[in-house]
Amino acid sequence: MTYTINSARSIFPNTLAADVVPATTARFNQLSPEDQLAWIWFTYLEMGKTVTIAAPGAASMQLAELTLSEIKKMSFQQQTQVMCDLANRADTPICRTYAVWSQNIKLGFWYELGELMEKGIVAPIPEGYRLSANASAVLNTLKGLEPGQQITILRNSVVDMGYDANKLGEYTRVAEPVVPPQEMSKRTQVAIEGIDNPIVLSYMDNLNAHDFDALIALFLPDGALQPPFQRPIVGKDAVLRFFKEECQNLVLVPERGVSEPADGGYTQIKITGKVQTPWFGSAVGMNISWRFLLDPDNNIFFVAIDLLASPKELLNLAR
Ligand code: ECH
Ligand code: GLY
Ligand code: GLY
Repeated sequence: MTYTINSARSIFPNTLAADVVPATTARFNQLSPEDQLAWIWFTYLEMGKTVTIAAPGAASMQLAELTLSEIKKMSFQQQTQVMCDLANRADTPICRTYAVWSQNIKLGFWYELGELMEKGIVAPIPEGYRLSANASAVLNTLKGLEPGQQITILRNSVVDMGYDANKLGEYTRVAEPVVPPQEMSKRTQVAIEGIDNPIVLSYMDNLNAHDFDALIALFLPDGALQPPFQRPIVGKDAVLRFFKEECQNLVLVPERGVSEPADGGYTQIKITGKVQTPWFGSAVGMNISWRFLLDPDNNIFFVAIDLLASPKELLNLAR
């Protein structure tokens, strides 16, 4: 048997992903735009008690600057309208601009709006705003989750806002400039208990060094990468673009793994460990697994990254 991307997706079927994340996001999406904004605000305040979020890089702020200055000049009422439009995914010029931004620009834009709301320059969530019963229930669910799951839900809420990019037809994406790969002398090397496969080690080290050209060279031309809760991104061009747009400054901390022969001379490797995002640094270690499928020549045919259901899953290497 040879593998297809679709059959590759079910290697290591015992892996338990944090399904509570898409489930909570779906409940969040049912809320009214006003409730959604207030919900995020309360979540943000709640999380701020335990973790600090890093200020966005200057580059992403520059790309959102025009829109932010436009918003700053508006009345409170207009500003509230813009924020509701974004939550509502309305068809407005600002919602269209927002739609083509990379995740980091969207997050940076809201980070800045949050600061401006605190300073009273942008319309705050009305004092004494009462969440609906549903919104309170969703907030309670969120409070019981791990930080890595909480920030994933928070990010989903931001990334899903704005006009639907699929309805735009042809468009140019707007992303931060790519940082150069780390100097060789400064690179670190991971060690993974139970794993000595050089391709997988090289995957981790190159991603940590943001050496995306060396990283993509490990993949087959029709290889694929599946980010948490997403469909696979297929083909070298698309995967490389994803690395450059969404994967800068991540810290991968793989801990342990298992490697075994699969059909047709392929090798399947599962690794568990942590990943840190530049937004929260070492304060939030997300519990992750990587499920690799390598072809007989040791090229990456498929890799899935999953956000795990619980820390217990870090020890689950069962086939
Ligand atoms: C305020 C109120 C009004 C409405 C809004 C507000 C502002 C909200 C803000 C939210 C900021 C949220 C942030 C969330 C960041 C989350 C980051 C995550 C990163 C996960 C990365 C992973 C990487 C995994 C991968 C690996 C690979 O090997 C391959 C690549 C890849 C409050 C004003 C909206 C400001 C900053 C969850 C898991 C390991 C797949 C990427
Ligand atoms: N049966 C393939 C695997 O899960 O390892
Ligand atoms: N401060 C996080 C980032 O710019 O990616």
